[in-house]
Amino acid sequence: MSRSSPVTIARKGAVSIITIDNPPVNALSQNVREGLMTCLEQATSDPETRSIVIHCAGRTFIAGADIREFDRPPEAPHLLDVVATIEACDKPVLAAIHGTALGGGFEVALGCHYRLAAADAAVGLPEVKLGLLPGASGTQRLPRLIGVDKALDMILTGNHLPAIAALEAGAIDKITTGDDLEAEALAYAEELIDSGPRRIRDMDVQPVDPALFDERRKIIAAKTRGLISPEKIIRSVELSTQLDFDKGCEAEREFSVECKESPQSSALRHAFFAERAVSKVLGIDKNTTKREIHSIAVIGAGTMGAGIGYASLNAGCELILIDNDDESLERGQKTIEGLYQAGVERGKVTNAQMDEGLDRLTISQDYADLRDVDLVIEAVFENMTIKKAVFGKLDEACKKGVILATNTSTLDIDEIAAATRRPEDVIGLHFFSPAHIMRLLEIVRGTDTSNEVIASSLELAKRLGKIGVVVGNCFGFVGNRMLYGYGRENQRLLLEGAAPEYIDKVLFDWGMAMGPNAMGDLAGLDVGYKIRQERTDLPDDPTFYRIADMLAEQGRFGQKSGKGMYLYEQGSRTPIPDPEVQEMINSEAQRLGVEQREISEDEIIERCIFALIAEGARILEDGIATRASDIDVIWINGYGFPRHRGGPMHYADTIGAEKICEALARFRKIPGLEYWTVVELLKYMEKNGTRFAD
Ligand code: 3H9
Repeated sequence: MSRSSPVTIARKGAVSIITIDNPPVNALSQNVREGLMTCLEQATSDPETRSIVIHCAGRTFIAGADIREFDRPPEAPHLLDVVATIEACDKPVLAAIHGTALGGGFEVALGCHYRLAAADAAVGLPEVKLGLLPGASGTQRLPRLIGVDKALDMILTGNHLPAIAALEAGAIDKITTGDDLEAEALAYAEELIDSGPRRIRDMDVQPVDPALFDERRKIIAAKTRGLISPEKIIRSVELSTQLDFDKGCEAEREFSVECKESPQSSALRHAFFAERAVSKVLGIDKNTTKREIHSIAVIGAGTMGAGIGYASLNAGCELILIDNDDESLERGQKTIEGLYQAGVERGKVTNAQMDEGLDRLTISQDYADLRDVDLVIEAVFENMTIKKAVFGKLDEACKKGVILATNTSTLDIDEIAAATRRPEDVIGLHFFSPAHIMRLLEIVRGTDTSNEVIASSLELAKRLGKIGVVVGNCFGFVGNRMLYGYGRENQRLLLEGAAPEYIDKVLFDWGMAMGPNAMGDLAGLDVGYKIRQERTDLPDDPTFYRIADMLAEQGRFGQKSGKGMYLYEQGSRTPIPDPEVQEMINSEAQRLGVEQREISEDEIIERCIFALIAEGARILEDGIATRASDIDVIWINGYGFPRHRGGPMHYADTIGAEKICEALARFRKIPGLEYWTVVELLKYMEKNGTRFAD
């Protein structure tokens, strides 16, 4: 082996140990595949070697194929051949798994004749999350090993199976009893010398009722809405019951290439790397000091405050919930208890964890109780005067070195920070509702926010199980600023003749988690209304959010008041189109002189989605986001943008700036839509043939 190879071999007695050392996650890059082939050849031809162990250095077993190679033409040796070579070995081969054996990594383990795992290890085939299917015989070997039903569960969900569950399912053979995986692997490999190889390819798939596959198809179709890879996975596993092993692998290979080359997989891979790129922030590195956060105070015991509080307790922090009166505090405490209870019912939290968590909760009306807390998150009413008053009091009450965060969704962080004598400690932490579930956390840096406070917030996001994205300070930051453009277009389209349920259906079918009108009703039409009332910079356009304003003024706030853009039956969240609203829209359009016409599905998609792209481009021009991919992460994780389209900016790249600029010019010509002004960045990209990814 050349010295630079990430794969090495050493013999201990009769056992050859092959070690893969390819940080950070031992992905199966070309040189790893090549190294494995060379070492296998060496072990096979070595007469002293009677069994072989494959294991990894570093924090994990192989995490899969090297996803970064997927945009390049494949290079030999192919993973399928590597796995086949392992299995063909005439000496028993043992996979010694620690960390996670994922995707191609688990397929390597399935090529091995036996599998030993550390007690805290996990295995999985998460390819579906990247729009792929296991393409190195996973769909053919796993059903033979653990049965069709369980194999489908694992491959279709992509979920990791902890060692103990993997053992029960038969996916692994043994779990270590102590901490020394290598020593136990060595001992086990010696035992296996007498057993000889045991090849999964020679096993039969246990017969199943063929109707099972169509049942799975039905379930998947409803859940995955147009994704290609789940259907290919089902077909490939189905073929494992119909074809011999080699023919099954051939079919799997074809599906695998098709999936890999699909725009869906390219978008999902983009999302994977985009979510990892957000932690790389200019001016912050591993040497940046981070403040320790053990105790958190949340100001405001409403739904949002309680959700943030619950997430903080789950992250192991002490929590003080502050509000002005007993009634609000009791309600907040009840909400947190209810969230724990629901967690227990769903099996996510144990009773003991609930009791221990609730023990860390204190409620108070007294700011003096905040003197020792490490972080305060203000979640009071979205009003500048109120927020400034709160921050003034926090400045008086809190210790030096506290982080003072506001959960504002739109307001100026610098103005809030100016209410304190320590603007360097003030930051925006914009949670999304429901705060204990939504993965996005917009981390808003003010002009004076220190790098230390930003780095600490990024770390906190991880502890809370969230994806923290650092953004700049402007009205609505990244997410809500873009939402404004998207919502404005929806509102205009209503007046131009597109019914609310039609717009919602078109955008839902396109992949959005929810149409904008159903979303408005869910969020509450009063929320946006109050924010617009407070703004002094609204455009001089009588059609601007006209219908939403009218509904809010009539007390039609959405789901919470039983009617908004839609009607809701008692206790139901299903939107029912309301003819009265349609009549109101029609007569308002007439009054405002907006001509109603038939509007195509394509126009709805273009106008709403291009509004996002145009505002996203302006946000980049203004430096509010540093990377286009950060915007994608925000929209995928906070606003239900379809992940398989990669986020609005990635989607723009798949269309090209030329087409988008042409559409913007076309919209500008529609009477009343003159606000579709030229976006300089898009013009530049059109001229130079570049993409946001560049
Ligand atoms: C596959 O296997 C296809 C085959 O079936 C068939 C082929 C024919 N490749 O997540 P982290 C990087 S498809 C390249 O922050 P953690 C990642 O970008 C693959 N790079 O760490 C990051 O880089 P950076 C199926 C990868 O501890 C760094 O590693 N496998 C890969 O929170 C650390 O990552 C999967 O889908 C990769 N495969 O979580 C597993 N994986 O430092 C994908 C990671 O530059 N990976 N990187 O930002 C994971 O789920 C998590 O990374 C893992 C560790 C759980 C392993």
